[in-house]
Amino acid sequence: MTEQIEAQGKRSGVNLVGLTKMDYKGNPSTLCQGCGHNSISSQIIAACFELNVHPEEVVKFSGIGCSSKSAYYFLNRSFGFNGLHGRMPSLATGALFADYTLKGLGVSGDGDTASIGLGQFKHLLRRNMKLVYIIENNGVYGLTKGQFSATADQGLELKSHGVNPYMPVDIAWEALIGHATFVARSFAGDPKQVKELIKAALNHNGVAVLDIISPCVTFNNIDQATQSYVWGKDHETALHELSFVPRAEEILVEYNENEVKEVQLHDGSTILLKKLGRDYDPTDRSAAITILEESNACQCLITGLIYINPNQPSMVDMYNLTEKPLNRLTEVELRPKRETLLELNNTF
Ligand SMILES: Cc1ncc(C[n+]2csc(CCOP(=O)(O)OP(=O)(O)O)c2C)c(N)n1
Ligand code: SF4
Ligand SMILES: [Mg+2]
Repeated sequence: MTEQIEAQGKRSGVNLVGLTKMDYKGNPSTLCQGCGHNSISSQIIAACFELNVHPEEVVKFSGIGCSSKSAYYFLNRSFGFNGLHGRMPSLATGALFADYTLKGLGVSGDGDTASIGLGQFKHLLRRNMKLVYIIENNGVYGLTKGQFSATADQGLELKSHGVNPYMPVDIAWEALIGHATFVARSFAGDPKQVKELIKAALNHNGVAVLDIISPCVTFNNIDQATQSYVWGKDHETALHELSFVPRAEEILVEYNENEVKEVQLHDGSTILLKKLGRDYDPTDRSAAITILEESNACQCLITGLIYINPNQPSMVDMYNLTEKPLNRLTEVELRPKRETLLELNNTF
């Protein structure tokens, strides 16, 4: 029956919750044409549409930057908070603690996360708040005219800013070392991989960090920059071909089962990872550390699901929260009972 409804939906361009792709769009983008951030917004729209997510069940977060502006360009019907520069993690932690029934989706930049926001980012990871955290990584502060960010390549020379003398921060590495339970790297020029990773991240019960190389065509798209389109296209090495299968759907594997690794998520949905040349296990933390080392040493852009731990409790699971989210409790429900107050008073 579900299959029939789905087939009918596909023909009419409507998904299982009766919405069209238009219902997931945002305002028209004011970013530069060709900016990687626009392509990521399109994949967020496609992922939410295909997952049959109600936009009203999503809350968007962002900080400051061209990347953070992109939260206006998708999911107009969702809730949204635009925070101070680098402060998205604390904003998201508070909001999602108040209403854990919403799906949290954050977009940030390399400046917003790895420069001013690095401290906040690290504390979000150790709390394992259930949030999809996308870093649109272009190596520069696009919004303020292209200064080097903390992820810029050492030795990179840009016309208006000279040579960057400092070592870069590797966001995926920081996430892994900081105990993130889902770490992925992708490239805005690989939309299929970006979309499947976003779908998997939206179903992960914890913090899901997606470090997506997203070229700034105006300030940092020179061929030698590791955050440019040319470099990404020439150096991308995908770890696996990745597909996300929601809980209710049957897994139809087209390829030899020996070549596929399945990772089961908390809610019963599955990530299927088809081997591409190497036998990589993203549930092995030391393998993840090694692959990031290798990626830096060989100067290649290794993409895919680098690490996942579906078993670590999220921040919400660690507290004895009310069944009804805190922000929906009425005054009457919040007020302690007379007997409880008396009992408390008697302890003084
Ligand atoms: C406290 C504070 N410091 C500095 C700024 C100026 N500023 C605005 S955006 C930005 C950097 C944004 O870079 P990034 O997060 O990489 O986003 P991009 O524009 O590259 O997408 C800076 C430094 C600010 N808005 N607030
Ligand atoms: S300045 Fe760079 S990051 Fe900002 S919109 Fe333009 S291309 Fe994108
Ligand atoms: Mg940037």
